[in-house]
Amino acid sequence: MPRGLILKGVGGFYTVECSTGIYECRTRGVFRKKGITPLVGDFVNFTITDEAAREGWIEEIETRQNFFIRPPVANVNQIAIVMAKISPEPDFLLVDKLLITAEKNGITPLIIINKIDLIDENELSEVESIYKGTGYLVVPISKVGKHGYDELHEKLKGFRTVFAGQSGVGKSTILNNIIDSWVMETGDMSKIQRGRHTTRHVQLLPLDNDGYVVDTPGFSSMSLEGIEYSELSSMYPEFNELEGQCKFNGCSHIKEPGCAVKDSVQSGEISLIRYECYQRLYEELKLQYENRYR
Ligand SMILES: Nc1nc2c(ncn2[C@@H]2O[C@H](COP(=O)(O)OP(=O)(O)OP(=O)(O)O)[C@@H](O)[C@H]2O)c(=O)[nH]1
Ligand SMILES: [Mg+2]
Ligand SMILES: [Zn+2]
Repeated sequence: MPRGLILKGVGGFYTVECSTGIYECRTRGVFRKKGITPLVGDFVNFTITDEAAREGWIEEIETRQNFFIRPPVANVNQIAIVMAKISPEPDFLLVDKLLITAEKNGITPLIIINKIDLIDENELSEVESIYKGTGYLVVPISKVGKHGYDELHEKLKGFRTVFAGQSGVGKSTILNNIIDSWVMETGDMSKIQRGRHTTRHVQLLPLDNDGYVVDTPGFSSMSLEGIEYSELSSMYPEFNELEGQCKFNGCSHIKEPGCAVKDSVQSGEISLIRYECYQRLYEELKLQYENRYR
């Protein structure tokens, strides 16, 4: 049975891409009976019912690595977190929430600093330095002269990427540029409506380098789900680097004396911005926990 990837689903018809091209598939009634709805991004096994018309039936849906509700998409393996230094000023808490969501779900985060045409090199370094100890990739770009877009192209290679970030940072602008430059126009995909990302169904767009992008941006605000305050520090890679160096075992890096994380914040090795986000999220999650068990 051929294996394929669902790129699009509209009105019970699913566009499935496999090594031999694109098929329009329907789903078996058993899925509906079991309450299973295929998602864009699902890997499926399907049978071809009409090769000439390129039609088939989805027979099996592979277990999902992860899935999002908004946008509704499965098996994303990269979140491009878009931010700017000015216009708008960064929402660092949102950036951290997105980074934590990525960590929690085993998704690679990619930090995009957009609108670098509006800032100078020092200002750019300032933002980059916030994430220096994390190991996360940071790609500075601008729509002006498509600065940094070659590097962005490279970073999308082989990944299924969703874009996220606060309103106004340039997500739609970036997606439109990507669609104009790198989205393949094969078969059904030539019918893609370019440049409008608001009211349509979600689809995965195949790029010219084995990558895919979800054509609509993800969350621009969010709450952390399924994360306990006790595991929060493990979602900060630069804190993990210092493991075993705090005076107390299981140090929460909040109030304990002899805290290596707090020392590193003091000396500037760890960004105060990151640490302050950690503190806030820790208190938030702890409160959630206490309310749950009260
Ligand atoms: N100077 C400059 N402006 C940019 C750049 N990228 C986007 N913009 C502008 O920023 C504004 C917001 O861009 P959008 O692409 O609509 O931002 P968005 O993230 O999709 O915003 P929402 O849809 O509200 O979440 C627009 O006026 C863009 O032209 C850039 O690289 N440099
Ligand atoms: Mg937009
Ligand atoms: Zn500590």
